[in-house]
Amino acid sequence: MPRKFSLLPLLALASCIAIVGCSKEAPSNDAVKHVEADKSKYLSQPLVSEIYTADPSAHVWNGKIYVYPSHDVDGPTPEDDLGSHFEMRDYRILSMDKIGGPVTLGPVALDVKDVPWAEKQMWAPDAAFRNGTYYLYFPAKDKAGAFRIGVATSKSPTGPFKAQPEPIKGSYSIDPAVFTDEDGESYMYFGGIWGGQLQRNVDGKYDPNGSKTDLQADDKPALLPRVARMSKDMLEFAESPRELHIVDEKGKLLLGGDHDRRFFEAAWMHKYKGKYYFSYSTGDTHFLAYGIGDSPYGPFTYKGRILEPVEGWTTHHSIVQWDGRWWLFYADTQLSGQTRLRNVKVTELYYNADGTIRTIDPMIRR
Ligand code: FUB
Repeated sequence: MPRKFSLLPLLALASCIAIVGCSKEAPSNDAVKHVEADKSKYLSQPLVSEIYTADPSAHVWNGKIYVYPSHDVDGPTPEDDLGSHFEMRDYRILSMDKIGGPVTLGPVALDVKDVPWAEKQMWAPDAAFRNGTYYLYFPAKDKAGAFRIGVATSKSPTGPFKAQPEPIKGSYSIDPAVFTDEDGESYMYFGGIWGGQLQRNVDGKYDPNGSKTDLQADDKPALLPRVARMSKDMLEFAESPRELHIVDEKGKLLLGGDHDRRFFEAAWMHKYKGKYYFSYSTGDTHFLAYGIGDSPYGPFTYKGRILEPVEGWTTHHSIVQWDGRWWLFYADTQLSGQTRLRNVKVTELYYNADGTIRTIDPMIRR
């Protein structure tokens, strides 16, 4: 079992001390109303409680930890299977000198109104750094209702970011995660089924009348996440996106009906002891799962679960090494009790001697 990790009554206090400008920029429906939750039920506590945050992509730059989350807001749209209730409009970045230390909540780093091609739903972002520039990658719906992936740049890791006028050519669906390998090549992993529209982009072209969920063929291979190598300027794909194979121990692609193991959304890539670890959410079964491979392109052999279900429908994560230890950033709904209003958290992640990851339970069960 993972060691119980409890930084954190301290974190809540520290994050209150370290807020930058949240009351000035917060729109009226951004008010955070906490529900009374028994904190002792949770493995870890929210990193910030002044706004709602989800989908945390963490990076370490110059020894400091930066977390690029979605900024959840309450909106009028009823909950549905396509995630229409995730009505995010901007990004705000969290930073900290150490895990367990004060968390600084940055001001708005990018607003949908400043992205010429984007209409709504600024979903799970990620970031990268190359040659003195920080890149923020983000999915949003364009004016035709299709998810595309955009990129914005800044000289500061916390922004403000300036968006490119068009989405990345050949991009579609959601949840970009950009991984830079030891040889300096960067790859974007992306995709998500159901509301993420991967099933409406089977040939890389958006079909507004496509399936609402998946391929609807339980005994056929499941839809696969995508990967594309990035151009040197990090603004384009250097190649057409390819499918990323996730296979079972016999080398067979996971099937559409295998909801406990098949890819749903929330791609992340990290490297541990020379092996590539592709991790993702199983969506409607609510696990974070992973596979291990020998190349950034896969194939990845399914190895198990990283995280058991959290409170709330979605879970989305990142894995990062800091100070010689490994950390899982994830989100649940502890503060609000509502799926649309999430809060990000962090806990330590442990490997077994054979390189597999010890499954974490986000709840303390007595
Ligand atoms: O936050 C909106 C969507 O919910 C993300 O893009 C998915 O990964 C899920 O967390």
